[in-house]
Amino acid sequence: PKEIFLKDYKQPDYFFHNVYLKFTLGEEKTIVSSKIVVSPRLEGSTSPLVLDGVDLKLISLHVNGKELKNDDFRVDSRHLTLTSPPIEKFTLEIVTEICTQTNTSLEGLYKSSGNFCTECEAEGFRKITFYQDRPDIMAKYTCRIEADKSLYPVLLSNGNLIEQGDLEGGKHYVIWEDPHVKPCYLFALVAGQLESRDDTFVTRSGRKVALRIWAPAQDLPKTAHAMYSLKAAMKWDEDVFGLEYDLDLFNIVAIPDYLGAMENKSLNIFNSNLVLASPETATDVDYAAILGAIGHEYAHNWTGNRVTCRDWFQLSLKEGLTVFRDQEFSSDMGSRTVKRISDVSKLRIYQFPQDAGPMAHPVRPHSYIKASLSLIIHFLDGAEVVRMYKTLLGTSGFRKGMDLYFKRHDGQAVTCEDFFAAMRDANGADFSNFLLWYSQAGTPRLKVTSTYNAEAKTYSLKFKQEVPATPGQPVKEPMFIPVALGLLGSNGNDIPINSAYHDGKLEIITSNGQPGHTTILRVTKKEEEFVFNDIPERPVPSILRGYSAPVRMDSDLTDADLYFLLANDCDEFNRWEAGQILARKLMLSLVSDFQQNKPLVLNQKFLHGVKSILGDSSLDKEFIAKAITLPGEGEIMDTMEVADPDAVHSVRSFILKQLASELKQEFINTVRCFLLYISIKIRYNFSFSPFLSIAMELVSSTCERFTAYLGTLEDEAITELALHEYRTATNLTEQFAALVALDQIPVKIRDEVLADFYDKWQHDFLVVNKWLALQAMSDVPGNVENVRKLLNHPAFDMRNTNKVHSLIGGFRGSPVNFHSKDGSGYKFLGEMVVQLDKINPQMASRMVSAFSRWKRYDETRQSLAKAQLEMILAANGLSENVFEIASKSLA
Ligand code: BAL
Ligand code: ZN
Repeated sequence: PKEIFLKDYKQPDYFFHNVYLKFTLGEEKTIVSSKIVVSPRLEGSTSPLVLDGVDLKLISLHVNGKELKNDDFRVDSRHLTLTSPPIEKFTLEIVTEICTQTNTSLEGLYKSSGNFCTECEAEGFRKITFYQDRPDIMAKYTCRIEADKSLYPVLLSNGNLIEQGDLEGGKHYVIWEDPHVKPCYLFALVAGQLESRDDTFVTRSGRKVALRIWAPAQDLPKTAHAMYSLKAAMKWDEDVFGLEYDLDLFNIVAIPDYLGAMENKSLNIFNSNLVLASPETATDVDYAAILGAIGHEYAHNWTGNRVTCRDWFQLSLKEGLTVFRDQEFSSDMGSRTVKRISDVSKLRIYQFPQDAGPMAHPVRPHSYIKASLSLIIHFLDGAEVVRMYKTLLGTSGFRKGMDLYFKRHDGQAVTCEDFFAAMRDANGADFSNFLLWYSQAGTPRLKVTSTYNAEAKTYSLKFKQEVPATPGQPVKEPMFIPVALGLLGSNGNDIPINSAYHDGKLEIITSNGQPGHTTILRVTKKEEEFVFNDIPERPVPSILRGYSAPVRMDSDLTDADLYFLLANDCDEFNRWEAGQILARKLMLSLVSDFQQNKPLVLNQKFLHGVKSILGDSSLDKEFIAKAITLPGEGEIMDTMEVADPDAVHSVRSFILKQLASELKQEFINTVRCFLLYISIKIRYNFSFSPFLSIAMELVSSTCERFTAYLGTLEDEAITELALHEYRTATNLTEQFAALVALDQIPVKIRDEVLADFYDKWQHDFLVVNKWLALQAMSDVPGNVENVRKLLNHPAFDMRNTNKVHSLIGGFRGSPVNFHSKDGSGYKFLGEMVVQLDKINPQMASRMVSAFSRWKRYDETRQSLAKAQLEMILAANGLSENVFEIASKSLA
C-alpha cells in the first residue's frame, strides 16, 4: 500500500461541470450510466484523464458521442485512464456494471436489509462509477433511477424531484436534480420499501421546506424525536449563524446497519439507532445522541457541503467545525456544562491516548494510506481548535469570522488556512502561532506555578509548556494556548482582574463577557509569566475555565484549593474538573499502594466530598451524576508510566465499593427518586420536549450510573433489591437500570436475568443491541468466554455494524478483561479483526486500533499484543484500512 502526502497535493488536470447519472437497479447487477461534461483546467492540456474505479465492470466508453478505441484508454483494478482526451470541453459517457449483492464494505452502492443505499465518503463513489473521486471536483448532478416499483417504491437522491413515472414491466423511474455543486462524496441514492414522517419548516426568509424522515413503516412512530431535532437544528443554525436551508426538501433515511451517519446533500442517511427512539426503550443518552447526530449532519449543509474540503487532509475543516457546531447546538438545547463535561471526557478517553501513541497525527495529518474516517473517528481535537477561535474572538468575533468564511468560499473546496484567514481577517486578529494546532501532533503539557506577594498585592502565574514528541515529529514549537482564568477570593467569589504585567509590559485585561470575571490569557511561549495587580489576598486560581484549550495541565493547586474550587467555582466545568483531579490523584496514590501490597484505605475527605454532592439538592441531577463518576480506567492508565490494568481496576472497584457501602442509603434514595421520575415519564407517554427534557429525560442513564455503583457491592441485599426492581419494573428503563446492577455481579442469577431480558425484548433490535453491549462491557472475571458464546447467539450477526459495535467493540470497554494477563482478550480481538476485515474493513480498522498502545503495558502484555498485531498483518488479503493501523502500531 502507498502512502499519500499532503505536500504532494496537485490541482486536478480536468474539471467536471455537470454529471448525469442513470441507475438501473437490479437484484443481480446494477447498471450505472454516467455522462459528464469535462473541461481541461489548462487550455490545450494534453494530460491523461485518470478516473478512479474499484470493483467496476466497464461496459462502454464514449467521448463526444464516439466510442473510444482500445488504444485510447487503459483500465486496471483501480483506474480508468483516457490517454489523450480532447483538449477542449467534451462529454464523457461511461457505462459500468456493479454487483451490489456482494458488496459488504458499506461503501459505494449496496443492499442493506433489502433496500439499496450508498455511502460515498471518503472514497466510495469510485465503487459506483469511474470518476475523479476527490472532493475538489465539484459538479452539478442529475440522477435518474429506474427500479422495480413493488420492490422499491421509494427512490431518493439529492436535490429536487423533477420527474417521475411508470415504465414497462412493473418498473418506475424518478429524476432528481441538485442545483448546488457538490463533490461526489456527497452523492446519495436510496431505494426501498420505506415510509415517511412528514413535516414542514419555514425558513426565516419564508421558504417552505418539506421535511421527510424515512424508515420501515413499523419504525415510523419512533421518529418523532428525530423530527423535533431536525427542526430545532434548522432554527438554531438560522438564529446562531444566520444560515438558512437552501432547498425545498430535506430527507433523512434511517437504515438499520448503516455505518454512523452521512451528510449527503439534502439526503442524510443514518444508522437507525441515531434516528429511532421511543420513551419505552430509549434512555436520555439515546435522545441526546439523536439530537447531536441530526444536528451534526444538518449543520454540514453549510460546513462541509456548501463549503467543502479541498482534499482528505483537510477533513477537520468540515468535521472539526461541524462537531463544534453540533456541540454548541446540543449545549443550547440542554445543559451547557453537562455537555462540555461529556465532550471533554470523550476527548480524554479517545483523543488523548491516540495522540500519545503510534497513531498520533496532527489535526491535519501530513500523510495517510487510506483516506478513511476511521483514522480520525471523533474529530474532537479539530472541534477544540474551532472552540479556541471562539474563546479568543468572543461570540460576535467568531460569527464575523464565519460570515466571512462563507462569503469568500461558498461553493468552493478549501483548506484549514482559508478558515484561519477568515477568522483572522474578519477580526483583524493577531493569532501568531495558532496554525501550529493544525500541524503539530501531541497533547501539549502546561505546567502552572503561582506566587502571591502580600506586600505588593500581586499574584503571579508562571506557565511552562511542552509538546511531547510524536512519530515523525521529534521537536515541537510552543503552541498558542488560550487560558480562561478566574481568581477566587476567600469568599468564593471572583476577584476582579484588571491589569497584569506580561513579559514585563503592563497589559489591560478585559473580560470576554463570560460569567464572573473570566479573563483570557494568551499563552504562546515556552515559558511566560503573568503578574496580576491589585489582588487583595492570596487567591485560588481557576485555570482553563470551560476547558479553554485541549492541554494536559499540571498545577501547584493543593488538595485544599481543589476542594475549595469544587465547592465554590462559578465555572461549573472547573467545579467538576477539581473533583476529577482529586479523584485522579486519589486513584493514582491507591494504585501505588496496591502495587506495593499496602492495604487500600479510602480518604475520608473524598468520601465526604462525594456525600455532600449527593446530598446537594440545589445541584442539577445530571451534574451530580457526572461529578460522582470516577475517571475511567483508561484515563488513569493513560497517566501512568507503565499502564497496569489490574491495579487500576482493583483500585477503581475498591473506591466504588467503599463509596457504595458507606453511602448506600444515599444511593438507594437517589435511585428511588430517579425511578419515580422515570415512571412519571412513562405514564404520561412522554416524548422529548425542551421543557421536560432537563427534568426527566436526563434521569435514566444517571440512574444506571447509580445502580452500577450499587452493583459493585455484590451483597445479597443489593442483589435482592436489584432483582426486585427487575421483576416489578413496569417499563424497560427501570428494568434495564436493574439489569446494569445485576450485570456486574458474577452470580448464576445474572445469566438467568440476562436470558429473561432477551426473551422479553428480542423483537426490538435497538434494545437487543444495548443488551449485547452491556454484557460485552461487563467486568465479571473471564467475561471473554461469555462474549465468545454470544457470537453464536441468534441476536448477533457479524455483518451488522451495530451488533459488531455493541459486542466486539463493547468488549474493549472492560479494560480488565480486554487486557487480561492470560492474553485471552487480545486473542479474541485479534481473531475478530481478521474475520471482520473480510466483511467490513472499516469496522475492522476501528477494532484493531485497540492494540495501538500496546507498548504502554508490561512486558508480558506487550508480547501478547504484539503477537496479535503480527498475526493480523500476516493475514491474507488484509485491507488497507487495517494494514495502516496495524503496521503503524508495530512501527
Ligand atoms: N461525514 C461522515 C459523517 C459525519 O461526520 O458527519
Ligand atoms: Zn461530520
